[in-house]
Amino acid sequence: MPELVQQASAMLENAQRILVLTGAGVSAESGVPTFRSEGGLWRSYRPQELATPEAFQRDPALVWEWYQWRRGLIAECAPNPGHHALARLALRRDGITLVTQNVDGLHHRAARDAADSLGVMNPEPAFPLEVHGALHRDRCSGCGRRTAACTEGDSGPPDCTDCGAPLRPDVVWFGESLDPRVIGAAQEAALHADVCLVAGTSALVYPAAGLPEITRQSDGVVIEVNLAPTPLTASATLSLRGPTGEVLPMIVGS
Ligand code: BV8
Ligand code: ZN
Repeated sequence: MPELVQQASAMLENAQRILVLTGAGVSAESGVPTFRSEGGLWRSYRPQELATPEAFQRDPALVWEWYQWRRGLIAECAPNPGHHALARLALRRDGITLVTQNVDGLHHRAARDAADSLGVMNPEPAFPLEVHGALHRDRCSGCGRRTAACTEGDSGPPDCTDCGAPLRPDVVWFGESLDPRVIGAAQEAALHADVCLVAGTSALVYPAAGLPEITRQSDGVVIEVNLAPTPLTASATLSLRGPTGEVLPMIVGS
């Protein structure tokens, strides 16, 4: 492991452009449940009943209640050393694109903390492309208007004040298209990256899971950090086994 850490650090150090792709594992040490690993949400809930447009049409109150519950959980969580290390990396160096599948907003919070502690005015370079949206926003299911997440509405989704349609969380559900500008920017960054650093994702959900392959096919290297093997492991240049809260600070600096 120390040798792999050294190799990964050197690859990152020598890279001009780095794409970092994160998943639920990066927030696990903050107390946010993952989806598919032990204790993950999809071990107790069926995604078809909660995270699809059909589920919301069928039972908007149930879907809304589940997302309000998750918002409550996340409100109790704070960024961990993995988020902090990535945020500081993005503010210290040019050429870093952070892409997250997470909807918990913890990378944003870490970016603000890092900007404060480094005395940097603008935390934006450490804000991730959130390819699956963000829980801290709602979106109208009718007119698409985005608003800050509603903290009320325990009995079901509130109605849009513009068009009267129910609000929904501003996340991407299964079977829905990702925002083409956001996933397009991520794919462009993957194409030009010398290194794709993939942390805490099962790499099962597409198109996000295809980003490392884009880097690999354009002669970049893929470094994976995960507790367990994934479909990416076999083709990764380096695969580091361990918690992201410990491994990321070791390879990118803390
Ligand atoms: C699309 C909503 C075009 C937000 C999520 C067959 C049937 C149906 C669909 C498909 C199909 N084949 C392909 C598809 C497309 C589908 C897809 O990929 N399905 C797969 C699952 C088969 N994709 C889509 O539908 C996407 N849209 O393609 O549009 C289209 C249009 C119309 C029709 C078809 C296609 C939209 C995908 C968006 C899904 N939204 N959630 C929410 O409520 O949160 S998915 C969910 O998975 C989360 O958003 C999450 O971001 C994402 C990825 O999960 P991970 O982050 O990887 O988390 P996971 O728990 O899986 O893994 C955690 C990992 O961390 C593990 O490996 C574990 O070992 C590791 N770990 C844990 N702790 C640690 C750690 N590692 C290190 N340290 C630790 N401490
Ligand atoms: Zn509306």
